[in-house]
Amino acid sequence: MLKLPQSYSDRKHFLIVGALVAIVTVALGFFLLAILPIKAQASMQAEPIKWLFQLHLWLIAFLFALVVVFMLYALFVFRRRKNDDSEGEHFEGNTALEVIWTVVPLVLVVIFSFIGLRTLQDATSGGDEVQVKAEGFQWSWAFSYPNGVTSAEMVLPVNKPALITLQARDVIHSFWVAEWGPKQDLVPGMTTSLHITPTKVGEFQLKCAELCGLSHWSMAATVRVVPEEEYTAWMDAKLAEQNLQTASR
Ligand SMILES: [Cu+2]
Repeated sequence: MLKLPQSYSDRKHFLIVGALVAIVTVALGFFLLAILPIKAQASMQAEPIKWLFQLHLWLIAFLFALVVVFMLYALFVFRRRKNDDSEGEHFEGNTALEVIWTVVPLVLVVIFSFIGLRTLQDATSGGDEVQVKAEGFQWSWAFSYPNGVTSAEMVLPVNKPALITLQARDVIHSFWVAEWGPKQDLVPGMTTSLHITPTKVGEFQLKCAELCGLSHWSMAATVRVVPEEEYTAWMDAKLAEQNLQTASR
């Protein structure tokens, strides 16, 4: 059986440690949020990912406090006093405690995987999507649309779900627009995809987020999110331009 602290002095230690765990959790939680700001807010998928990430930071802060506060408190408060050569009390195992520290993390992991799964579902919308293919290669990007239009920059209409299919021509790369949030690897020999609904008009930078060779640092491309009319106009102009090129060949 789990023996709860009996004496007043034992209970006092648990109250102090409990308060310290709460204080350290809150302080560390805000500290982590401050040093790890998530700037992604230009897509619909950014919100649930940000929420889940912050939830993880709070859990990390709590678990850190739980372990470190108990340990440091025990080290300092119950240290050996001067001239105290007596043997400490002898304890041997505590089944109830062992059950608790096995079951609680297990339940936490199950809850978090469930929340993670829901977030993943939220982040992968389906339905009527604008489609664009992005190809990564050492060390640049190329984009093409289902109607045959090719481009060196990626243009997408705002507030419309987009399905970006990804292919690597040589080695593994990773598609990352920081303002949108999620990253997706490009793996040679297979097609991966990323669902994104851009919610902010603007010019963003696509960067390769997988170390892929000597000029990895320079593997970037421009992503433009524009109002729908502007997207249609851009697409029409591109089509006309490419048809002209084909005709003159
Ligand atoms: Cu790369």
